[in-house]
Amino acid sequence: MNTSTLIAPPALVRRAEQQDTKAIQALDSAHFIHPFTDHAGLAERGARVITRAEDIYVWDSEGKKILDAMSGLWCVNAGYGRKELADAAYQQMMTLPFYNSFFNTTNVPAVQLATKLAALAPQVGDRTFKHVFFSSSGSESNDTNVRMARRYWDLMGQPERKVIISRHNAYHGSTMAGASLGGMSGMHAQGDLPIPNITHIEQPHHWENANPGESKADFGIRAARWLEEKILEIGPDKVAAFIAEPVQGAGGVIIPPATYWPEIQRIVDQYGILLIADEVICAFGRLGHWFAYEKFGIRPDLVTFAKGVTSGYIPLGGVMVGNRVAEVLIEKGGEFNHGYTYSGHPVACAVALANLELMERENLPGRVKDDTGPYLAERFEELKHHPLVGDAETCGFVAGLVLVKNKATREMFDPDLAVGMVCRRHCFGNGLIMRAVGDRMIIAPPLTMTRAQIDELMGLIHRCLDATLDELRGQGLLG
Ligand code: PXG
Repeated sequence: MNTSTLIAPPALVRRAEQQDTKAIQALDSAHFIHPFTDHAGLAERGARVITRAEDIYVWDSEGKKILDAMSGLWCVNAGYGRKELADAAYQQMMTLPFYNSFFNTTNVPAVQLATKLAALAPQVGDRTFKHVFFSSSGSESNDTNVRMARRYWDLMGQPERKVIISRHNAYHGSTMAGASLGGMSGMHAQGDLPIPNITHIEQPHHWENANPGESKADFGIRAARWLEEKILEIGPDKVAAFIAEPVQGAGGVIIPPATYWPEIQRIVDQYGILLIADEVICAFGRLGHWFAYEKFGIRPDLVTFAKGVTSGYIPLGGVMVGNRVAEVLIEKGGEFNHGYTYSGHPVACAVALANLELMERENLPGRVKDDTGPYLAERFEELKHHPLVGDAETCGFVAGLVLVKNKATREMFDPDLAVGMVCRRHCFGNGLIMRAVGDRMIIAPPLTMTRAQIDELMGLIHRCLDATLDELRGQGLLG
């Protein structure tokens, strides 16, 4: 194999479709450690090589066109192939590709982006968001949140407030603090996690966690009160913060009942603990608003963002710091000993600015809120008639459905059958990227998706569900 043709990145990108897929896969197996991957299994199958993308589609190295209903990984909100984002990166690289923002220094795109985000983040009640801390990812942002929340309580003269409460099946990243905040047992099992003073309550997942016959409204209140029970168990004067995704993403698009968030707000207010909204997935139009806290009417103190801020074109994350924390950090705090080389990276910030301008110009959050989001919801409702679908729901431009063995009794498949993976295989086979989380199939399409493209998506989903049904029937698994 001639590897020299594979090592120059631009050449690789341009010629990948003519490259021998097998050669790329062999080099991939030989050198590339992927995130969350069983490498022995991957080496046997060979990785799918994605070579280019346009609009809502990606192409693989075999020339196969695939509708990307996951926006890359919940991030390509503005869709692929947006020239203005590439231009913004190019121009900024030629002007100032990097400078740090330590040591009393700043740069223009970072200042402009912080100003823009402060303008986009709505005031809720007495919470304003006029300050931004920048990182390069959601994980780093949540590490920042842990440090900021504990620093806040130190400065408030309550250093014993250290515990951060999160939820089972939450995803908050892969760094030591991010993985600890997250509630993924598989992650905790590797690496002696969680780190001290992080604990979890159950998720507000009506399908899995409600009592038989319990209404969504009643369950929402009961689930929120698990937080109150946990605060009382630990002692309110030891609790620093509660962190949660407004809608759980990686956990399987878990949309809490409407009663959940108001009750959570009551509880955090009553015990004075900080509320951290992890909006890495939910912000920037994904749920039809610039920030999801607005949709749910909650008043967080810290808001994590990443992904959609640049539509994933370049890494950037951060924390919107609400007035309650910002005032204490700034007025009483002195130096906060925390920061990343790439905090306020000028190129990432320039791309984010171009992305937010594009999203504003095309009114992407508004389209999701008033037009395409409701249309997706309407079309998802139809899926409930499919023999395999036990439940289907959407919230803006995230959606999930659950595959069941028996609709009437809500009997699930044996997890060992990995029915979600069977469905996912049919999705790939039919040119659709849909994610499987256990037996839940989930999507988070680019916000540029039109009604006609939603129709195309729904046609593909039906086809994949039918193919899954046929396969399961063929194996006698449906009884
Ligand atoms: N918080 C939330 C809510 C996320 O969804 C992170 C933090 C971490 O962000 P970084 O940029 O550090 O990856 C995320 C990331 C999946 C999947 O399988 C989801 C994420 C990452 C990887 C896989 O759905 N979300």
